[in-house]
Amino acid sequence: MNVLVLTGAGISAESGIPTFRGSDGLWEGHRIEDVASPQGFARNPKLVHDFYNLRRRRLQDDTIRPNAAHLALAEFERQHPGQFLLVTQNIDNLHQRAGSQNVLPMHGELLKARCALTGEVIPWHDDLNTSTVFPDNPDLVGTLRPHVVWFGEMPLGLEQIDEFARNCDVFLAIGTSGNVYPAAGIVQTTPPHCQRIEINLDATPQSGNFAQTIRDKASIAVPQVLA
Ligand code: BV8
Repeated sequence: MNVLVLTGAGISAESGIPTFRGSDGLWEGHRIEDVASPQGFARNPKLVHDFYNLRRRRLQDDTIRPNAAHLALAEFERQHPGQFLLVTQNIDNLHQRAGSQNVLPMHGELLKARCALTGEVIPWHDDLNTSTVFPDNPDLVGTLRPHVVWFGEMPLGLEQIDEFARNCDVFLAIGTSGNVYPAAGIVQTTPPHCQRIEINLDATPQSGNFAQTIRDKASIAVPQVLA
């Protein structure tokens, strides 16, 4: 039985990480195009670095911890080795901290940085800024960017996701509003026999593609569904 799981910001909400769909659609007070697009970064790299530095620092606050949903997914993977792929849209590290091994962060990772020139990815836990020097190559001054997929950029691992989705028997979407593509379209690439389950507080534009929709908190519903 091959199980594919897609998670979004809703699975981390109970861990204290705000979701994206705030009341006014702003993201920590910023327009998405200003802080999560290559154009926004080119226009004002300091604003974008500040936006991600704030989220990076918040993530390292020791009150931010994996919740029961993250832990249940890690336990399920331990019991079903080799038949499980966890794709996350989140750039936090809560799945990894919960013990999940086979995690595919399709929108990148907050605690990594990437050289904009060479594409090399390195772990990063401190503040990034426009003059941050790449550790091994001082000539690449100011070329570091967050290792995050912005709007208009190609998400990571699409081929692996597509291959697994076309052969999965269960597809579980957790805490995602189903607005952002290509992530939101994954459900439609699963085979006709696939059991599709959506766990989300609210209905989403994708809800009609799921045989079962569970309107409950992830920390309650995910352990129940995976038990
Ligand atoms: C792409 C990383 C081409 C950054 C993110 C015009 C111009 C350019 C592109 C487009 C365009 N129009 C459309 C597009 C495509 C675009 C897109 O889909 N736009 C949308 C807005 C229409 N997509 C892209 O640009 C993507 N790239 O298309 O490249 C391409 C594609 C394929 C092949 C080749 C080329 C790149 C998109 C990635 C952007 N980066 N994140 C960062 O994090 O800083 S997106 C970011 O927002 C997240 O990663 C996530 O994907 C998205 C937020 O969605 P959710 O995770 O679902 O969170 P949200 O807050 O929306 O919802 C939370 C849900 O949880 C809610 O429904 C709530 O009810 C629920 N919930 C809350 N609490 C709980 C809960 N549920 C359960 N329990 C709880 N406790």
